[in-house]
Amino acid sequence: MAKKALIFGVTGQDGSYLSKFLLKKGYVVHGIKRRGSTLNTERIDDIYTDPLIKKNNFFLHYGDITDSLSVNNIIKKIQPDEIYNLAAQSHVAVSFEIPEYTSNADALGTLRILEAISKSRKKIKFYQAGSSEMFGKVQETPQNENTPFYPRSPYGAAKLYSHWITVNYRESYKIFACNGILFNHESPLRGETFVTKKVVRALCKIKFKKQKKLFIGNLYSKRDWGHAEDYVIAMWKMLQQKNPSDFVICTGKQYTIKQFINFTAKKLGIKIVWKGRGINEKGFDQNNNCVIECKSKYFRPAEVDSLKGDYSKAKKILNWRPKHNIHSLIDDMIKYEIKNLNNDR
Ligand code: NAP
Ligand code: G4F
Repeated sequence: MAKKALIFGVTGQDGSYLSKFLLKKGYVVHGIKRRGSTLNTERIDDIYTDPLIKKNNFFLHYGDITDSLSVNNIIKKIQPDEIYNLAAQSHVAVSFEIPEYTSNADALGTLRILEAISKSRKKIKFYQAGSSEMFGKVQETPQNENTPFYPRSPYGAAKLYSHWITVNYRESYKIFACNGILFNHESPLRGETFVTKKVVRALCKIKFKKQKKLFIGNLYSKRDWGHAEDYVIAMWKMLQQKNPSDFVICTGKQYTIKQFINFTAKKLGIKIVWKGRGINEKGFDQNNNCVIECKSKYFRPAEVDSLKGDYSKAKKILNWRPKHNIHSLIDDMIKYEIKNLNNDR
């Protein structure tokens, strides 16, 4: 019989890639979507038209991880073999604005799912979407599964609770539960307010004269950016092992935001000349137009300055490694943006 997966956060970037990956593997996939005043299924609508995917294996249910009743009822009703908890208020800067909601969804949401699994008669495997944000003010470089955590935001602190409650339920109730400690991963489907998507989108629009300027925050933080397509494979692999464990998933390479901007601009044939310092640093194009400007509103109360992971454990045990690098990631994002430029709001 086909395996059943239940995905919390199915409408997000990773939910979309994971759904397609599991459906192609022959799974029956159930996803939880929230009710919104506008449609939020844009990233998964193509499942219904992809000729390689069996449509009658994909089901959506309304639910919310801040609502125990819906979490319990859905898990009881679906009786999945595997649950992937990708649902979260996933924006670090926003977590400073709505810390209580972020904690409810990103910390207690995980507890609600684990509690339902612990009460289930069926053995259900569990994947928790942990984050390199838990390393925060990093205690060593590169970061691996044994690096001490030091979160720097309500988001990071909430994810840290989820990490440890997942370990605790694994040890207390023998649940097959894994924490993925995933470093930043991007794609054409990345949310528009994350820095990579914001940069690629803005520079494509600037190139085609649909936008004049990109307003940005900290240019000097460093991130280890991978492609979501590679990272959802690691999530699945974790749940196929003999024993549950926690894994760092990353590329092992890091770049600054400024380097990411320079790479993207170069691919688009925009030559950026940087002038000024700090908040006054600006980027000018070859015609001396100011196309990039820093704005204090995009800086955070506390920053994670540098993230760089070590995926040796995943390579050894999961036989996982990233296929994409920073350049194939940016190429993929640019291609998508240019294709969709004319449909833009
Ligand atoms: P995303 O695009 O922001 O997707 C988040 C998903 O969670 C969306 O489907 C969203 O629904 C859903 N969601 C939010 N609040 C919810 C609630 N209260 N109840 C039910 N669903 C809710 O995030 P992503 O980039 O795919 O990331 C997936 C997960 O991995 C998240 O937990 C994130 O924190 C974590 N993570 C991401 C990265 C990364 O670099 N992408 C790295 C490490 C960890 P709507 O569509 O309705 O908003
Ligand atoms: O793209 P970001 O918002 O991603 P961030 O904060 O690293 O978080 C993402 O990755 C985490 C994994 O480490 C996930 F857990 C989390 O859910 C999310 O997916 O910002 C990246 C960097 C930051 O240092 C930020 O200060 O870019 C800097 N930045 C500079 N200007 C900006 C901007 N970030 C955003 N979002 N917008 C800006 O204008």
